[in-house]
Amino acid sequence: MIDRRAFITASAALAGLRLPSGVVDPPAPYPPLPAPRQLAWHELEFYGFLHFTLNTFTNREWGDGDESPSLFNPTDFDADQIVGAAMDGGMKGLILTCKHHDGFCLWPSRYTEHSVKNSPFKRDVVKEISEACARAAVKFGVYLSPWDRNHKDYGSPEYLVYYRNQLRELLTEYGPVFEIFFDGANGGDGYYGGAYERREIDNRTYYGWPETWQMVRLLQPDTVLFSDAGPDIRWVGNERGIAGETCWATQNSADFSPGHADEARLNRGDRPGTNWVPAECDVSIRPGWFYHRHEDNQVKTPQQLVELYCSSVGRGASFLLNLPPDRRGRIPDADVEALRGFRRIIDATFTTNLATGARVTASNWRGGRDRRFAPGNVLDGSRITYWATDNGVTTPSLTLDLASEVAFNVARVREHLPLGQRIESIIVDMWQNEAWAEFGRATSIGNCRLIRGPRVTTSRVRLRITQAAVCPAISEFGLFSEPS
Ligand code: FUL
Ligand code: CA
Repeated sequence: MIDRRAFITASAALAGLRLPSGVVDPPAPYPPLPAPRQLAWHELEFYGFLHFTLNTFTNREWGDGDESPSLFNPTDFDADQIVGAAMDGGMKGLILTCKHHDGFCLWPSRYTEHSVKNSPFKRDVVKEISEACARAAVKFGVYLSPWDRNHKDYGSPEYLVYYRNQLRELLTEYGPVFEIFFDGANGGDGYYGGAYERREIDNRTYYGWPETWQMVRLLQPDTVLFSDAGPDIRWVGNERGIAGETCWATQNSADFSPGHADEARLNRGDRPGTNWVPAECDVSIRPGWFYHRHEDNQVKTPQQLVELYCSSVGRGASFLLNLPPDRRGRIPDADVEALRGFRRIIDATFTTNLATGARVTASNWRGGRDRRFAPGNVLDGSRITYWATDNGVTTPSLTLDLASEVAFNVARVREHLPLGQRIESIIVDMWQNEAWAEFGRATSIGNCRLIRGPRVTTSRVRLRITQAAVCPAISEFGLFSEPS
């Protein structure tokens, strides 16, 4: 590839001309880069999980696979109430446990009798939830447990035919699926069609994941695939909703396979990393994933949920919060209230960017004064526009002269992801007593980095890039006030 600027400069020199300022290429992308489906997923940031199945009625977390479908009988199931609760919390999507480890299917699959069709309830829960999501413009996602403690063929190649048949039903009959959550759990023993035995599989080879992923790509190319190993998004390495303080969007995927996790590495990612595989932080609003009445007074508080938002979304990952429907088939009031309280705090914090209207200057502006890379692009509310520096300028700073004094306690920085994750570390300073003082610092920026600190009042703020692999490209900068 010919470098366009070098080419223009050379031709201009030959013609005896000087290069007009403002002619410059965008920064070269720094691979690995996110695929379009991953970029779309990054914008969701917060979405929900619904753990609902026979376990809800047996008061368990993992069913053995021999539970009778007659036990599945929600008394007042209401998909719109469930989706409404998620919306009240600000969730952009919902992932339903269409089949958990016990093998019971929430849709009337053609390939098994172990489903809602043989329950007194009879209705297709997958259909009702996916349609309620579509009505509310909430994206719909699927959890289909690879481990199946009900199925007689589990452990043999025949089971994979069954598993893929089920996946095909879910991907062709329920509209767009934004994510498939491929769980890594496998406890060995189960009912298995009456065998009641322990079945060990090698989770690195048994499931033939590349073939299954390929099938999904053909049926729904925009679906992001989750597992311990990606290929699109990875488990964060714990079920507490906490990404690493340093959390890269990249990993060396060849070192991982689904169900085969190095939790510390998943938590932090790999840099340099061969693949773009950002982290997803799954955690339940209650201690368990399924509804248990004895946990009714252990619903996380709005403030606890805000802390989880900051330790997931605020570290470049996503926040996947589980809401367990109860035996009525509804989200209990306490959980709905907690979600609404959380949303109130998030809205009160992030609706107003206190930096808006500031005069923005930078120590370096790519190509002189090319508006495509202008410092002010960090305040236009768009992730598409960004500030960039000249090649080789990796430690620039950006100064904001605010229109008036503001009091803030949160700073937010976003990188322009189509150009890759470029920045290692930053420091945010504030002007106080006629000098710069540090407000806070962070490593690994990516989609979103929140830096929280004490509430400070100032009229000038400075963002310093303290280390970057290549010239940075920052799409957004914000100052916010989180209510105390
Ligand atoms: C785990 C499962 O074993 C839990 O039951 C739950 O579904 C959670 C999200 O993933 O590995
Ligand atoms: Ca922008």
